[in-house]
Amino acid sequence: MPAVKFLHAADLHLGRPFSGLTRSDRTLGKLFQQAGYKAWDRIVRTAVERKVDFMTLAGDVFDRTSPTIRARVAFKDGIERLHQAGIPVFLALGNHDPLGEFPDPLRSLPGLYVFGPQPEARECSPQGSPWKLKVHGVSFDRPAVQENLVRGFRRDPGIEIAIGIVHANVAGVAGHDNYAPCSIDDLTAAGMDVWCMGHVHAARVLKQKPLILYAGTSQGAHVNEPGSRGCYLITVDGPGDASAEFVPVASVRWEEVEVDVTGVSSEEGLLEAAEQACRMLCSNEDDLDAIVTRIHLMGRDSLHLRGAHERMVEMGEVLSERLARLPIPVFPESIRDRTRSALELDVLLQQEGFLADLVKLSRAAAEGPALGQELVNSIKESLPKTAALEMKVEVEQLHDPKVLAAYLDEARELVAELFLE
Ligand SMILES: [Mn+2]
Repeated sequence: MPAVKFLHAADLHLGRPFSGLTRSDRTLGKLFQQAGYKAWDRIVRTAVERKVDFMTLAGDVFDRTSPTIRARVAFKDGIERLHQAGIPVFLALGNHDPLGEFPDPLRSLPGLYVFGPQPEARECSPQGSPWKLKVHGVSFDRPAVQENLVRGFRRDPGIEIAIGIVHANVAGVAGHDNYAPCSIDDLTAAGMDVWCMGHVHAARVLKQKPLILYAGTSQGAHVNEPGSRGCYLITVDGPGDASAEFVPVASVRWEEVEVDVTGVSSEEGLLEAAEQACRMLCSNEDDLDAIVTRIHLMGRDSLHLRGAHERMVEMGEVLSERLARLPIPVFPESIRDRTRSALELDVLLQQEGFLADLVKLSRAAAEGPALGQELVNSIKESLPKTAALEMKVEVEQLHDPKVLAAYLDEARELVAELFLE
């Protein structure tokens, strides 16, 4: 029996600028400004090429409540192309584009169905499909919806396949506003065959039966949205029998990369190592215009980069120029120095005297909880009263052995460096 095929996308955030970039560049600016629109264009193209029966959009189509002209035109253009291809679009709005603010001229586009503020269902019978199918959905009517919208969904008993669309935070995902909160149990209880979710920006399948998934944003806009971004092509072979294939559409990908500088003895060598690490970020299969990456310098630094601000800036410029010439151009978002000094602490340990004692003591404090806490207590006592109040939170954190160990590590190297100077 022919399957039902549809495309699910969410959180397009048309018009959203990239954030966090420390350098500005005209060509780059243009490329980044286009990326979100290009992702939407690829979604539309995928739907047409894969001949899907319909498309679902789970909110945050626009980034702002008053979308820019460019964003509105891009959206309209996509819906029109889908309509010409006979692909209807079901849209459940989210917190960035609630009903009350959604542009009037876009509500009534042919082929687009925008859900109202109460859960409702639309019949949709794909050509050649033997199944009676309904698409259920609900839109945010205002930016901050606090109630559980999913509890209002009920499957129609006369229907063989039910698809649900909602913009919601499932099980309180951190880092996203807790709008329209619901649980996996709520979603399961509603009796849908597939739940097409929006709001959380990382694509993820939450459950297989019923199929519950977040499409994620189609184009990452900062370093906390790394990796491949896209939409899902969903195939429903029959009631309760659905599967999903991830389709990447983002033209710019965000990454983080670590460059180990241990043993690197020249600036040229460092550039080489960074370029090598960035080369590894892409493969031949990637259809990307660019990669933006945060570069972390790690390991023992014999170049004494720490605190050498001007050298770091110049190094960043030269590196940017080299990375821009890679087969898929790579742009550093920023370069973070997380190196440690090149002091050979293990060698120091073998010697006698103040430094050896310092290293021994700090290691013992990091490893032995009792000595560590004794140290924390003596820090607390030696702080002047006012400082103790101001620094209370930070000092309290030292009771966490991991935090203490990191501080001891840092402090030991600082003292050792000062001492050797
Ligand atoms: Mn969003």
